[in-house]
Amino acid sequence: MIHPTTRVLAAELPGHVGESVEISGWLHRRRALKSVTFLVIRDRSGLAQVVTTGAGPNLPEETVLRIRGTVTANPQAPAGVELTAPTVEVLSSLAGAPPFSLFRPTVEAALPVVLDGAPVTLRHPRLSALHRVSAASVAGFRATLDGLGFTEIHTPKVVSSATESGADVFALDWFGREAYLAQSPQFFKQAMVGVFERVYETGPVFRAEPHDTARHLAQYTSLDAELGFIADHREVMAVLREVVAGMVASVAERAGAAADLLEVELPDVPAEIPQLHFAEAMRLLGVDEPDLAPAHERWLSEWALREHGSEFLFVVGYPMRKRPFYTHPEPGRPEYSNSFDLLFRGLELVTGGQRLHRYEDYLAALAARGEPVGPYEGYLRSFAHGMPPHGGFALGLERWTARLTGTDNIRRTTLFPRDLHRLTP
Ligand code: AMO
Repeated sequence: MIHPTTRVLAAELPGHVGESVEISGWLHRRRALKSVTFLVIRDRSGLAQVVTTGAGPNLPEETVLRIRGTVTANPQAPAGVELTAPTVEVLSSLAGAPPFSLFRPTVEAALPVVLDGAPVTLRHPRLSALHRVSAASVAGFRATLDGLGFTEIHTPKVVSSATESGADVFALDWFGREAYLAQSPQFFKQAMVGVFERVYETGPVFRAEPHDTARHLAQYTSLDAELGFIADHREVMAVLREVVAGMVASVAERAGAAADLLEVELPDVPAEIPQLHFAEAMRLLGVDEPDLAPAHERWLSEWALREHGSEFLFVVGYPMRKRPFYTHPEPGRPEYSNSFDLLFRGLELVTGGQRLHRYEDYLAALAARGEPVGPYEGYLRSFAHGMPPHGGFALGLERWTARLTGTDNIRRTTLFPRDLHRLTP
């Protein structure tokens, strides 16, 4: 049987002045003054102040409490109300203290302290706010694509062949057979274009890249989309523009308080995001490389801000030799590709492009790269049975949240990061 809850949330208290109500949450802070003690209670909606006369209960911070009291207006209290004449019930007492005080407005603790203590440290409002922004972003991703006629899919994370490039997979034993953790849903999302035309997926992907940087994880969350019946990659870029605008709008709408707490400056997403061909980017940079180095990405982002007033920049036409075998070449310039990266505030945020869609083109592409067809047989079956011209993209969620919130390391925008050194908690 479900009992109607009598619980009132901290953020709802201003609507209950004069009433006796019940709130529940964690003891965020206990502050004893001479004649009164303040208990600040934290719940999912925010903070509530409770005032007791005298010393009040001497409980450590993070104790879980249920409190009944009278909602009393007090202009000095946060949100203009506080709970007075309380009765306090302990729902759960503590066996340990957090590694640092969660009520201090900023987090001074070093990154490993935050990550090692994640089950507790993430309760700090500034740290949980990052994940509220992340959740609102995913909601915006879904809502935008739902509105554009996409179907959400869920594809296997254990696969029989690499999907991006051979070396960076985690191998595992699958009932005595060699299997891998999926580097991306690439093959499956393409195959599902053959069923639904337009699909998206949000889920974990795994990269066995031994990078020890502030922008790489061994497991991250990939926001993927793929759509059929396109003329070329530019239609994919137009969809991506809508998606990014939808994510920004969703953060403002669903995580406004978290964004305010973090002092997030939400970017303007231009109606048309400026774009630059890879060859032109090389000319501007005065170098001749097959790919963009992180310093190049930063420089190009500054260029886009200076020249176009945009915090976003599409770099299109990456050299074919640096893109995966499923990439569609640029018509008339086959050394370049119909692919793109989206740079945001100095960092590669999205990769995407048009794919090959004809069966024989796949056979030729694999042969040209000296790759056997065998491991890709399941994938190639889609193309043997008729696939429209299509393309798609993948956006790294942790990078997005980090860039959006001005966070220095994507580990802070990951609940429980997995990297070269970290497998717990
Ligand atoms: P790519 O490998 O470029 O493309 O990845 C797409 C986006 O995912 C993010 N990303 C990462 N984030 C954290 N840690 C990592 N190790 C990491 N690697 C990548 C980045 C990047 O832009 N299948 C293609 C996408 C497509 O063409 O649809 C792919 O996976 O934000």
